[in-house]
Amino acid sequence: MAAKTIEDMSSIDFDDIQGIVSRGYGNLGESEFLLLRFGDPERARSWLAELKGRVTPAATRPEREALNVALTLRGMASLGLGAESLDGFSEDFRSGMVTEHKSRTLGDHGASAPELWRWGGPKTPPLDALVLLYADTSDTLDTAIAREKEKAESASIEILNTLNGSPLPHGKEHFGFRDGISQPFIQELKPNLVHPHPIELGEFVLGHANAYGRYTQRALVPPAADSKDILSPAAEDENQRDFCLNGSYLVLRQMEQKVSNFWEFVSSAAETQAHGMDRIQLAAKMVGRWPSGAPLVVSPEQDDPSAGLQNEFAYHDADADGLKCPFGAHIRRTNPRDSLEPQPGTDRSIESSNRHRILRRGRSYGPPLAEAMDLSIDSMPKDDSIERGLLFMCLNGNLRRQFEFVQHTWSNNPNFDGQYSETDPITGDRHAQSRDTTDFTIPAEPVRMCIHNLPDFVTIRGGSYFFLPSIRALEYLASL
Ligand code: N7H
Repeated sequence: MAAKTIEDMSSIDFDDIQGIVSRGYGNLGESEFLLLRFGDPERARSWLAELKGRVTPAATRPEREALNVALTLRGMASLGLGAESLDGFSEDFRSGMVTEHKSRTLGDHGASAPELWRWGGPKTPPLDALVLLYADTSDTLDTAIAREKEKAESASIEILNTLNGSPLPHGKEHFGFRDGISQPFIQELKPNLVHPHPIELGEFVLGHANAYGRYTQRALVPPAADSKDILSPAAEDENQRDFCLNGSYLVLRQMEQKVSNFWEFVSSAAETQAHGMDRIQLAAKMVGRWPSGAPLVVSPEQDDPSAGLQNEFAYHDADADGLKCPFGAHIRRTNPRDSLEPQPGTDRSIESSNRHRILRRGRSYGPPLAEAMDLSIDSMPKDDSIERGLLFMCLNGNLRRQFEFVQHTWSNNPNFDGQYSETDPITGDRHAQSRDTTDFTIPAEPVRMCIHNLPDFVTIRGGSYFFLPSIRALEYLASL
């Protein structure tokens, strides 16, 4: 596609797009996610009519508090969105996260099976909406939670679950590694910066051209069903109104992390299986970055905090044999950059990887284990029986080609990039395959090392797909 002009970019209505698309609200460290079920549809519409005026748009950077809202297919149906429009949503969204096929695709087996989930599973009540609250302090957050609970309850909306996300020191996740470094570069969100491989807005925000120069399939509305003229005409069909314009699909998965098990395994495997490596070196090989965030391809021998935020690197020229960053490392699997066919090491390879990017917006939950937050101290994180993990969240325009592809074809693929029988060492599914997938191979000279018997370090406790409508689409739903 031709390069975008400033005119193209200024036509984007950032007042209509919800704020979580343009920022992760890093300045608002406290967060609470409310999972809701509607009662009476009329009262739910009134609730939404009031709420939509308070939704934080992408155009503003909130200083104290932010609120965004997403809906399930069921939630939109119960608000009155017509069957024809509901059928316009992609099949991967309509079928949801919990079917036999999806469990295979996403690797939700064993302790991660949906039957055991606390929310979003087949044995828990169906969800209609998700309210995302962010605040600068816990006091601001408490006030916001109390306010939203009251508004929901007085509209006969049941609060099924609440998920609290709290920041960890130094931008880390619970295992002790810096997170939130690498994101797809979207020119429209960073008009003043230049990047060699910008990714089309339409890969994340519907109603805009995607990486193929097309408009991703989405729900449209016949003009007769929009008598108040709230929605804009669809870009490719003036005879239809675009319900999904400026919206996105939101994936939420509660992923419990067994931090002490992780470090116990890594310490013992470093001693008995990865001779010559210490526990931090082995863990970094599994992640693909050091605890500071420094990428292994940039600093292969030891951590280098000065490269902690480094994200301008590729794999093929620097590390075609995986001697620095193993092929199976978490970040090399979830974004292989220029590693894969066609033509590794070229722009074509990067462009091909870039068709499978996700915009991550997750938050950690539960208190940190102190020893994991400062791995330079030589004491081991010990089990304190308190649950902790990641409220993994990502946005994308095409669930199948983006989130589900990363999870299935890269993370959980035993044959990824020449591997034989292993999955992602951090998040991989080790239960579904007909063969054992508990290995992790580390290319090395003179012979590669193979770490065996990786246990699960992460367990799924709940999950669902949501649609994050534009603010205008929220108004439309409230008007039905
Ligand atoms: Fe991952 N971790 O601590 O090891 N992740 N991740 N992730 N992840 C990344 O580069 C982690 C999960 C991606 O562009 C970093 O920002 C943990 C899922 C992608 O180079 C760290 C969990 C999926 C990237 C972790 C988890 C992804 C990425 C390095 C679960 C997708 C960017 C920091 C508990 C399905 C790759 C950074 C790139 C980076 C960890 C989950 C995807 C430290 C603990 C489920 C695309």
